[in-house]
Amino acid sequence: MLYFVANMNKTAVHDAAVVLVAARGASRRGMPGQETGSGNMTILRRLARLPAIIGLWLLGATAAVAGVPEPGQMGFQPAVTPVMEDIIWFHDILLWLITIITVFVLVLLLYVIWRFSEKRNPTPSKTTHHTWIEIIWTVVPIFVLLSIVIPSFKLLYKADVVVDTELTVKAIGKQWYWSYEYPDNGNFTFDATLVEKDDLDDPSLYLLVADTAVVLPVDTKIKFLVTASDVLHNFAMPAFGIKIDAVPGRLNETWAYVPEEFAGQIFYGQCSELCGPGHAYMPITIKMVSKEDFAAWVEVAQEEFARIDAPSNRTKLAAVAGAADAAD
Ligand SMILES: [Cu+2]
Repeated sequence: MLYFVANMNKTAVHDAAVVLVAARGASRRGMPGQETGSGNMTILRRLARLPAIIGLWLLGATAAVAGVPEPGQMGFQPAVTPVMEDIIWFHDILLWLITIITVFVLVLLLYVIWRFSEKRNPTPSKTTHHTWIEIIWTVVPIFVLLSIVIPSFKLLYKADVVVDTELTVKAIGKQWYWSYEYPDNGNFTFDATLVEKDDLDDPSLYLLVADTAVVLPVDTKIKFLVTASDVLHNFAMPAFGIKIDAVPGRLNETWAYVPEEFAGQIFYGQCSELCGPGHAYMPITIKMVSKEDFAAWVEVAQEEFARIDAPSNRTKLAAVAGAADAAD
């Protein structure tokens, strides 16, 4: 738990910095993008998407940036979900507890060094057992551990057990971008890739902004299904208290509830499992909107994005081949 809490903010940023140095050159050659076509093809595809992208952005043109790391930041990003509030509370309690224990042990040690030095205590005591002291130094740590483990398990279960969610989003980690699916809203899917530094209004948001934001409604219990299609990734959204492995062939789930006051705000996260040379280039951008704006966005998104259950080319070819066989 402590590891989970302590690494919430740091790993992604640290990993990003490490990979950034190693892979900056590769980035310029277009490595983070998943497009495999020629340069012209990429431009055409981007142009084709432009009207829809503008439409989607108009819905949240006034969106404020909220969930973002600050330069020199020491603590967590401000909590947005109840789970993150509890994580911060638990972190603060633990910090007090370990500080008190460390100071107590240090004072005890310094006292022993001073009081029982050879000069002050030339003839040491021959005592080898003291029943009451042994009982105390066994029982007190048990209570200290219990006082940690009870809130720790409560918090783990709160973050882990998904109850009565109203909306499901599936996030699929891929080398090196995220795909999202909205099974409850028309079963559409889209990819979200890195926006290059030169294309950003605010360059400090580089490595955090994805070209397509995951739009979600406030005041709704949202279930996140998380998986990967190639290697291990990790879906992390610090302000939501979410950090969950994306494992190929396995479906992990977690949840988030964002109160109404956060409507119109944008939150950023990053892949937090070292997944390859493009690890730093797969940002997560979540835009929270009101329920009405979400319904409007869903209508646009259903038009713009592909349906998952639409027949694939392979299915169509099989159908054509089947029809040809029947004709023979
Ligand atoms: Cu990754």
